Amino acid sequence: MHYDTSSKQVHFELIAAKNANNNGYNYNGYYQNAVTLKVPAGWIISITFINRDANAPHSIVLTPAFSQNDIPDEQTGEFAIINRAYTEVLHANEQETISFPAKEGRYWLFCGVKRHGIDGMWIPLTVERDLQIPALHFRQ
Ligand SMILES: [Cu+2]
Repeated sequence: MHYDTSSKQVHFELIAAKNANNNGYNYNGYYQNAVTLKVPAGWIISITFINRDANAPHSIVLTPAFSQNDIPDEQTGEFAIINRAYTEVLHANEQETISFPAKEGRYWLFCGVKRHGIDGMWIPLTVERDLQIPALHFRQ
């Protein structure tokens, strides 16, 4: 994570299948609630997404924070909850950078490929009004 408080921009690099956790269905090794990205409201978020998985395509779609029973089977970019907050489905060693405004709310960064989200390939992103700088919160 890199950020600049004067321009209010934060950049994250997220790597699919960074390690073998959750059979590679992870972002930087994290899945489900293992890490939460926190960003102050009004900032600009950019994400460089890289797929290191030789066996499966992956994507990122910004979705609402689902309850466990409502996790969709798959999700395409047109359902992203903020404009432009999604990547294409990337194959092995492809990468894409996206950028979108941080509007207050609780979201997931969600892999839209069929069954990946249900299988745990998502991490929370929260945008908070009273936060001063971006932060990562790791579940104990
Ligand atoms: Cu995936």
